[in-house]
Order: sequence, then structure tokens, then C-alpha cells
Amino acid sequence: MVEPFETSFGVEKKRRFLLVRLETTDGLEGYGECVASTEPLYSSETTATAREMLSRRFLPLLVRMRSPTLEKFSDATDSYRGQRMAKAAVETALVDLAAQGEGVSVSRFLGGHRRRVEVGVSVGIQPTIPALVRRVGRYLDDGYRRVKLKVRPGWDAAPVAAVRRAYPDLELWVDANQAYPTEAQKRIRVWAEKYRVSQVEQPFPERAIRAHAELARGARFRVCLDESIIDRVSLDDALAAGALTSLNVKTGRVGGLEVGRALARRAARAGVPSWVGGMLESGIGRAHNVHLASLPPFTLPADLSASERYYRQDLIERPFELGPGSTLEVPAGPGLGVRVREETLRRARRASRTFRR
Ligand code: OSB
Ligand code: MG
Repeated sequence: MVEPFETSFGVEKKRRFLLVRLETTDGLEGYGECVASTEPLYSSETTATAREMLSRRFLPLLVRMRSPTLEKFSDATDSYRGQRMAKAAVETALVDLAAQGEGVSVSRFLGGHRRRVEVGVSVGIQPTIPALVRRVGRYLDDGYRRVKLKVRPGWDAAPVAAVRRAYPDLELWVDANQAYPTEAQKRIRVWAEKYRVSQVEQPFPERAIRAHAELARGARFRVCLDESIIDRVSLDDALAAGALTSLNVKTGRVGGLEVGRALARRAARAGVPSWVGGMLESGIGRAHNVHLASLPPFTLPADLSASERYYRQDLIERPFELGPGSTLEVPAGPGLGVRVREETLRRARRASRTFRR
């Protein structure tokens, strides 16, 4: 990574990518990226558990299917609990293939029409407050129009105040990744409203639906859920409880693009806007996210920044660059619409396994 990314749960300095490449007999290639990390800190899956599930269950299942489809894969893996990041790595690659089969982009295949998607930048915890203010300033110079600060107890009111003071008109969000005890509600409300934070993401543990609902009641900011929402049931219950006024959709967390789209539609019907979250993906996962963000129910700016903001060298030929109005371009070619740098992959590869029919 260009620089370490620190959140309430830890620091990431390097990422090891777990990729799935599906090759069809007629010569098409589909790519998916598993967004799990090496440590189970954001959620319980890791690259190791995902690799295990992919190699022992999901990929053998897939290659045994006569003519694999998204529906068949989803039916065949439905009874395996959890493992959503592992499942999504395959699902996204299948969507890439299905879109190529129809000669359209993943965006079109899923029902999208936007040519560019609005994005913001997620800023990790910095060593000092002046360093944070400088970091935010450089992102604003780059052209990002909304900033999400990672916060945690002890890194909240003061850094948020400093950023607000330096940039009075900035659209400012925060994300705590479950770091606060539910009793912290009052204090969060005070600094978030005082410094005009427009969205507070996942302040409490993933099961703390009532605490999120209490925070959302009468708040002058949106309460966004990320880790709490993993499927339709968790979304419906949280919506019924009034626990969210914004939904972060991550393909890996919910098990695929089609589920992600369904959840965003459901939230929209309840009057709750959605946006696409990120997991520090390579260009491959990033491309999937950009396509997802082009769908109609995604109305808030995504956590999708330019490739150079994360990695010195990306795995795709033409890295994503920030365009006018804080946007990324939706690739228009068939499927993912990006070219994978095979040579870079080959050099970086630590291990690989092939499953054949
Ligand atoms: O909670 O949104 C999160 C990165 C890793 C794990 C969890 C999260 C994040 C981010 C980064 O906020 C978003 C990005 O990829 O830019
Ligand atoms: Mg989050």
C-alpha cells in the first residue's frame, strides 16, 4: 500500500489479494476478488478461511456443474452458512462472465446506466491531528468532495473539530467500525452535531440494533450500517427498528453483486439511501464496485478512490483515476471492462490452485 490504513480495529500496511479466475471452454475469462483480510478484524472471514472454502467446497462444486449459472451457484452454496466473502469472489467472477456472454458491461448486465459514479475518500487514523488535516487537504486538492474519517474512542471529537475548522464546507462522514460501547450515544451525538458530520457509520457492535436506532432517532446526521447488515433479514429487521438512515453495501459482506443490488433496492423502498463501500480492493474488486455503484438505488457517494491512493501498482492495465466532480468512470467494455496485468499477477503470486472439470 502507498501508506498504512489505520482503523479502530487495526492497521493494514500490505494486502494479499485472493483472486478467482474462471475460464470457460469457449475462451472467456471472468475475474473476482475476495475482500477478506489476513486477520479476522473487520469480520470473521480471513483470506485463509476463504481460500479453504473456495478450494474445498465452492470451486469443486462449480466445476462439477454441467453449465454453471449464477442461480445454480447460489442455490448450491446457500446451505453453507456465512462465508460470504468467499462466495462473493465466485459470484462476481460469474457476473463478469455472464455480462461478457451478453456482450454488455457488468453495469448494464445489472441494470445500471450511469457513465460515471460519484465517489469520496475514506481517511484512516493518522499519527497526529495536524497530519490528518494535511492528509484531508491533499485529498481535497486531488478533487475528492466528501471525506470519511475513521474514528474510535480517543480519536473523534478533536480530530473531527480540527478538520471541520480547516474545511468549513466539507461534506464530512465518520466510520467507527463498531468501536463504541452503546453508552457512548450521547457523546457521539454531541460532537457529530457540533461539527456538522452528515453521516455516522457503524459506531456500535454489529448486533446492537437498538443502540443504532436510539442514535438515529431525531439525529441531525444519518446513521449508516455496514457490518450489521449481511442479508435480507438483517436489513428488514434493522429497517423496521429504525436503526439505519443510510446503507453501506459491500459485495463481499453480503455475498455478491446480485444480493447487494437487492438490498439497496429494498432500502430504497423504505426511503433509505445506499452507497457502495470499499475494502481496499485491487483494480479487479474496484471495477466490480464501480459497476455496482452505477445502479439506480445507489444515491450517495461511494468509498471508491483512485487506484493510486491505495497502491503503487495496480493489477489492472489502466488504473482508476479521479475525474471531474469527484467521480470514477464506469468501464464500458464487456464484463468488468478492465484488462488484468497478467505479468504483474504472475510476479506477485504466492500460490495458486487450478480446478478443472
Ligand atoms: O468499514 O468501510 C469500512 C476498509 C477496510 C475495512 C473496512 C472499511 C474500510 C474502508 C475503506 O473504509 C474504504 C475504501 O476501500 O476506500
Ligand atoms: Mg465501514
